[in-house]
Amino acid sequence: MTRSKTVITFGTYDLFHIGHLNVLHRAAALGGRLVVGVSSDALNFSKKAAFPVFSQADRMAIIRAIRVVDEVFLEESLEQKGDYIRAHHADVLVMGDDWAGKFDMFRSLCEVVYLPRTEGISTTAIKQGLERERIVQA
Ligand code: C2G
Repeated sequence: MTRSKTVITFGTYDLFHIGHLNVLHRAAALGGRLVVGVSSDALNFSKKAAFPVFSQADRMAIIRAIRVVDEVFLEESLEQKGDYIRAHHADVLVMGDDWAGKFDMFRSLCEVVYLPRTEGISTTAIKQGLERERIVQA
């Protein structure tokens, strides 16, 4: 009997937007089960010296509520990706192509697929837009 594929993907998903939804739908379409690692607040702080706008608990709750998502866990360290892939028995690792080439070392563990990003939207652009509005209104 052939087991349907488990797909794993990772992200911060702060200020959840259509680019996030698109990548989750496309990732889900590559297998029968989608597992999502949501980057912790501490991991974000270590990478960007800033916390996400939404807490990890809220970001996880939002991802858990997406119909195509089967399981959500907290990604606490970038270095543990291989362990997460193994622990969740993932057959496919999916990331947006802003990460193209960055996770090729996991090809010995699973298939690695980079999907095209949704053009014209990002958490950074949303934050900058809100900041501009705040300055204009001040
Ligand atoms: N994404 C996308 N299109 C956008 C914005 C984001 O396809 N316009 C994708 C990203 O490529 C990523 C996912 O949505 O696959 C989550 O994006 P972020 O929240 O920006 O994730 P990031 O901070 O890059 O965290 O372990 C890796 C990190 O956890 C990735």
